[in-house]
This record gives sequence, C-alpha cells and structure tokens, in this order.
Amino acid sequence: MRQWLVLGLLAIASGLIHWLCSGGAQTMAATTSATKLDASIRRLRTGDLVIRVVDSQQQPVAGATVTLEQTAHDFDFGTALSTQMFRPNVAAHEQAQYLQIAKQWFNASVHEDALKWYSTEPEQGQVSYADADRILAWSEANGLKMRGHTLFWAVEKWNQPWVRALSPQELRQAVERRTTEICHRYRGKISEYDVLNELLHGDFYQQRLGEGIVDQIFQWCRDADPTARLYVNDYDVLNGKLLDAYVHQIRSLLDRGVPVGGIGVQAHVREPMTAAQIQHCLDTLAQFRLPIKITELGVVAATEAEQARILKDLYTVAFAHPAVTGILMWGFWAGANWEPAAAIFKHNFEPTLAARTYQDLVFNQWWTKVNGKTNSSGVVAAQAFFGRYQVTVRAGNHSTIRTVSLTPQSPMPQVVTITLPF
Ligand code: 9MR
Repeated sequence: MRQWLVLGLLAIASGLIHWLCSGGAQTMAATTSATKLDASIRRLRTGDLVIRVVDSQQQPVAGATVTLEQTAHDFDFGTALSTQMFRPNVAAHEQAQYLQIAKQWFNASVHEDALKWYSTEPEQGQVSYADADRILAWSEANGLKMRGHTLFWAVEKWNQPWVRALSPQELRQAVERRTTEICHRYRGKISEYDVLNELLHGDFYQQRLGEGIVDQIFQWCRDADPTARLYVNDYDVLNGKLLDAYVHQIRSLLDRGVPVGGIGVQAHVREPMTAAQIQHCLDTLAQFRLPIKITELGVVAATEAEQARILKDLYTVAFAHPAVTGILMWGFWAGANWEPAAAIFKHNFEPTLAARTYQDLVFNQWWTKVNGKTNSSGVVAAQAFFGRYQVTVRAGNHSTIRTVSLTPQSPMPQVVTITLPF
C-alpha cells in the first residue's frame, strides 16, 4: 500500500517536472498576467449601471425585459485621418469605404498632416485651413473627438523652406501668430495639442530663438485656449531607447513651469516588442501623474500573426494602465498610410488579422451587451464599460428606449430609473 503511495507521488513529481520543462510555467505566468491585465481593465474601465423600472405609482416592476446595448466607448480609440481621403479628387468608392471604416471603428481622430505648418502655410502668408477644417467637420459630424497634431515640429527638415529662411525676429513673430491663431480658432473643437512634436529629436526653434521659446509657445497656446491640454509627443520611447531622456525632458519642462498637460507616446513599432516593455514604459512615464496617450500606433512585423500579437499587447497593456486615456492608430488603410505594411486594412479593404484582433478587443471583449429581466425590486444591474448605451425596457407590449452615458465621473452605482406609463 505504502509502495503504491510512493510510486504515485513519484509519478506526480515526474509529471510536474515534465510540465515545468515543457514551458508550462511560462504559460502559467503569461496566463496570470493576462488575468491581471483583465482585472485591471475591469477595475478601471467599467462601472456599475443599475436600471430600475417602476410603474406610474413608483412601484418596482418585476419581470420587465431590459436590454443594454453599448453604442460607444468613453475611452479614445482613435485614428489619424489622411488629407487625401477628404479631397474631392479621390476615388469615390475608396473614399466611401475609408470613411465608413473610420466612423465604425474609431471614436477619436487626429489630422495626419493637414494641420502641420507646411500644410496650412506652404508659402508665406498663404494660410489655408480648408483641409484641416474639412476633416474636423467630418469628425464632429460622426462623433470622433479630434486632437491637434501639431503646432510645430522640432525637427528642422519638417519645417518648410520659407520658415527656415526667416530671421530670428520674423520667426518669433510667425510662431506666435500661428500658435495664437490655431489655439484660438479651434477653441472648444480641438481639446488637446501636440505642441512641439518630437522635441527629443530636434531643436530647430531653440537653435534659432533660444531655449525659452518652448515655454513661450506653450504659454501662447494656453493664453489663446486655457482649456486645451498641451502634450509632448515623441518616439523611441516605448522601445526604451529614449525613455530616460524623455523622463528627463518632461521633468525639466515641468520644473520650470511649462504647462505640459499630457504625454504622447508614439508607437511606430518595427521590431519585436513585448508586453513587459510596454508596461515598463507606461509605468515609468506615469510618475508625472499626467494623462498618457498612445498617439501614433502602427505595427510592422514579419508575419500577420506577429503584427496582431504586438497590436493586441499594445492595446491591452495600455487599456489596462490607469494613466492612459486613449490610443490612436496612425492610419488604418494601406491605400492611405505612410507605412502601408502597418495598416490593418489591405489595399482592397480586406481586414488583416490585426484588424480582427482590434475589433474583437474593442467591440467584443471590452464591450457590454446585457439582456436581463428585472428582479423583484425592479432592477437589472450590470458591470458595464464606460461609454454610451441604448437602454430598452419592454413590459407587456410596451417598450421604452433611453440613451444613457456611463463615465468614470458618474456616481457609482449609476442608477437610471425608467418609469413606465402604467
Ligand atoms: O504619416 C505622416 C506622413 O503622411 C507625412 O508625410 C510625414 C511628414 O510630414 O509625417 C508622417 O507622420 C509623422 C507624424 O507627423 C509625427 N511622427 C512620425 C509620423 C510618421 O513619420
């Protein structure tokens, strides 16, 4: 008997060793961290929504059918929008598909190029916001919240020749005029700006106008629109190459009182990247207690599966992080993308595996759909992702539809009372 017990224990031990050697422990670790991410997503991104159904005497109605259908996310899932796709000379069938995807798949947007200085004023004095305004008007009409990219670009080569040829005094005036004009013009429509894009990679303005110009530009924008959130925005941060330099730069800007209100993390991924790297970057930047946005996401990888895996890690780790308030792809269609291989829709608009992965996360796993019957207190309660809902209550042959918003600022639980007319 004892012999059998010893043999049994040995068999269990050898099975355990085999499991450990075959990578079981790794699988277990990965599962645990996925579970942890999922738990923090639920904790951060959902709230308690209580639908209470009463009759005209304010008495609870039991057994009514309540359907909660999420219609939008509160969190920004955005995309850059390409200038060319909003111009009249683009192929109508491509434009229609592009716009259809943009409004179905995203709730936030940013001009890819239309607001850059070289776009709005290619020649000195010939200022036009026609492209930028068209994209903004379309975004507003379709419920996509816009960010402003970019007031200035610190890298010299992205400044058009006439700007580079200005004297310091003329440049300073031109910079002040542009800042004030844009921040004033879009007040209440664009709520955040990349102020000096890629300050880790260029110092065009400081070279010509001195270090203080950075503070000055932030201040001019703030004066023209005190409500706008002002971002720094850079790359080589997620992969860790310039993470310390970014921390140092943000700290010194804040130390000297520059009103930096948000941290932009570009995510043009071209090398393998792990969830741990992404987590480390976000944790490090969170020390400033400022909102972080993934501003320019695009993944180029050796295979579609690898592209989808990295994209999934980026979205999941970022959505699970308390400091992150939004994620924007840098375009989505290969026919209008600076890096077609990063696009999640092919030229013929066929979705890649990465597109399906994004869709599953944003509109399935992180999306609330509830169908229930009220209990004896007239209540259906749900843990629901922050966003907008259509609530339908059916009792007998009566039905009522109500639109409800659930946000992190909502009282918890948020109780919505629906009174039936009988
Ligand atoms: O995608 C943009 C491309 O259409 C432009 O030709 C290019 C130069 O203006 O800029 C690209 O977008 C860049 C963004 O503005 C800043 N971060 C890097 C992006 C990719 O180069």
